[in-house]
Amino acid sequence: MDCLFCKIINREIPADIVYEDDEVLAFNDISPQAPTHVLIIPKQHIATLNDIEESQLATIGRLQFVAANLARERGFAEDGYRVVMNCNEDGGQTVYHIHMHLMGGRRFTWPAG
Ligand code: IU
Repeated sequence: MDCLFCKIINREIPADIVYEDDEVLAFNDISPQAPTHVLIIPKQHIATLNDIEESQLATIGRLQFVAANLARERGFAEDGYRVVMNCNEDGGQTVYHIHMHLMGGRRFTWPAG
């Protein structure tokens, strides 16, 4: 499959991996928008948020569980952080393998642009 994030999962292209288990992988974003900017992805290929199936709900919940654990480990869970999942063109999605952005270590504004 010609998917950048599947290639990272399969170690066909390098990434700065910060966490891995049977279901998910997390790595540093190549263009960080915050002191911590990690992408947390399911190992199963799911193109967009619209394609999640009921059998995959535990894995999707795991993305957030891993995000919170990373935030705790890095010491900004209490101060706060931002998680974002973009869907399709209007949502700003550029890589079509779902990913949760975990951004922390600075204060964010709202609403998002
Ligand atoms: P988006 O939500 O689909 O827009 O986010 C894609 C992210 O993937 C974006 O923050 C990129 O900087 C990031 N990324 C990456 O980490 N490594 C890559 O090789 C490519 C994009 I292409």
